[in-house]
Amino acid sequence: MQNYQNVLKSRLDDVNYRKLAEIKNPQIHSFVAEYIELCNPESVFVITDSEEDRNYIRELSIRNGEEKELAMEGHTVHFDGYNDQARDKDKTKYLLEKGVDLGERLNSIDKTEGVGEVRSFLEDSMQGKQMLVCFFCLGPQDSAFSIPAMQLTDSAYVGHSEDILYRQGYEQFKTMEESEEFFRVIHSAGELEGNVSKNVDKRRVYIDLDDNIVYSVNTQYAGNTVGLKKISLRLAIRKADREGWLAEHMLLMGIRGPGDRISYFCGAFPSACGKTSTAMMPGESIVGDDIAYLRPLGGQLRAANVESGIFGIIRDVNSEDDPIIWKTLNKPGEVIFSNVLVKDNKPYWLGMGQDIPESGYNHSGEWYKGKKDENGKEITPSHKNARYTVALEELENCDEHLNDPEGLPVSGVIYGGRDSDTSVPVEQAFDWTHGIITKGASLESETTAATLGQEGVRMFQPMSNIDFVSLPLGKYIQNNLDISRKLDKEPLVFGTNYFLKDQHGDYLNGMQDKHVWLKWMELRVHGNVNAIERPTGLIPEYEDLKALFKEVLGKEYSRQDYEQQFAMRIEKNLEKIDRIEKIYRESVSDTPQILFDVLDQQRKRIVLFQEKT
Ligand code: SPV
Ligand code: MN
Repeated sequence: MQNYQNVLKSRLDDVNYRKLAEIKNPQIHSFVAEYIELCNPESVFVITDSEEDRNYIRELSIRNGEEKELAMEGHTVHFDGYNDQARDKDKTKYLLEKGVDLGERLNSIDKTEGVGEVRSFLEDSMQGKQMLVCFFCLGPQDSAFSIPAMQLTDSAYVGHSEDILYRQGYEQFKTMEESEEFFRVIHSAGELEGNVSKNVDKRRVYIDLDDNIVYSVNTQYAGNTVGLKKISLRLAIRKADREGWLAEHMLLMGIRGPGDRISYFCGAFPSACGKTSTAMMPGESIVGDDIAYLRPLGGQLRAANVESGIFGIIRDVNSEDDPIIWKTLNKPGEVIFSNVLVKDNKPYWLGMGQDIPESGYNHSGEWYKGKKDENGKEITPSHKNARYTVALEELENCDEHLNDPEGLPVSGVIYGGRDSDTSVPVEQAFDWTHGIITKGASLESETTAATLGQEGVRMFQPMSNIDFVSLPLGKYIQNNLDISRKLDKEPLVFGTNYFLKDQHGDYLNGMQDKHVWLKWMELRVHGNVNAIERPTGLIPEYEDLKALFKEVLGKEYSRQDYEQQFAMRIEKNLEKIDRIEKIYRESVSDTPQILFDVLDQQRKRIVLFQEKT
């Protein structure tokens, strides 16, 4: 576009034009102009890092009805459409040039066709609305981890959420070299009806990996629209692949050891498997609960939280199980609740440990107990994927190094799924390669009532990152293996399983037991406790767990519990190896050979163990 400056001058008022002009990069100017012309907003507002501009979004979101104020100061509620309550995996696709193949497991569409389709949905989509031009920084500012990212959106709720969830980036864009890589997201909620996207049948999230551009339209749910979250994770995985680091769906937390020692761990858990509640364990320190960048720096693996806030599931969040976030959600401060039940300007949710009113307002509109949807399905008071959005700094145990440009040294990496009958509660891998292959790349998780379809079905969830891997899967696994070559010392790798059940279907562990596993892993990092060798890894000794249960939870831990929880489930483990091997053989054509070798060695160890016992 040649006369993009004319477009900007004619469509932006003086103040906003000047704000944009302070960023000298012509690519940014032409991008904004292109989408002004296509989406045709009534006005354009450029958000800088100033408190004034940030307040503007908060106020706009209330003024235009996307958020409503709740009784507690700073709290607001937002609703997404009844059928717009989760990430739309089917309609999230990679835009690929002819002849490009990302492997069997990635959802893609021909680029020309996809861009044509999504642009036709974006055309005039902002009529009568204001376009917000937002600048953020993924990762800490001014650091090796930083990736500049900008978003155009017609949703003040999206802009507001991003303001809570990410570090400001306008000043950084002003000083950025023209050649520096940055991510671009263009979002429109599309035509609205009662403040929610009307045409969800035309909901699309299309990702252009070559140009780092993402298009999102006819949706409001943050997982589809907050472009800096899972959408940018897909772009970051490509960038990491090119540059030799890792972008992971991981929490990052500090675990306290004896004295004032603190060791940092990353952890990958599929959605609804305890990742957020692990990250915010009382007494430990939270750096992040969702996405981490991991870079080899000076021979160390160092990690940073990509985000500065939490978009957490608000279900079963109560004062007993999650005391830290409970406190945060019950005090004045900036919080967006989404898709909860509201009555008398107070939010309510499933599993909050309090009586929930029998009527109120929720994602289905006016709600009363027993209300059914058009398919005859009873509508729960709050949605099972209802969420809260809050800045990490609002949590009392937020780590002081959250914004450290150097990131934090990673002592351990944890992989944990929902597994009722195979893996022990905690187990250390023999080494990095064994851990990446048998814990990470072999991760499975059972579906819950919160996902569509049957319950208890095992899903293949490698690194809990499979939804976002934008490379052929074998290449992604190889990158995970290779990173250790750039390290002087490998972090330890662990598998955890919070969901083991007995033969009657009852959980073998309490919700808080994970705290003991975390403390044990921290002690292992420093060689303070011994472990018992098993065919699948290294497990704790009973005496150490007994002491930790007493110290951490004030509980007795019986030998009988230990033996039941840490029993070697021979058949189940052999079945698991067969399942995983089959998936890689049949549907991941670029699987590294070492994956098969390591699985086979594990199988042989298990068979030997079986013969001996
Ligand atoms: C997840 O589902 O893993 C989330 C929420 O963290 S979303 O933003 O929808 O990805
Ligand atoms: Mn997540």
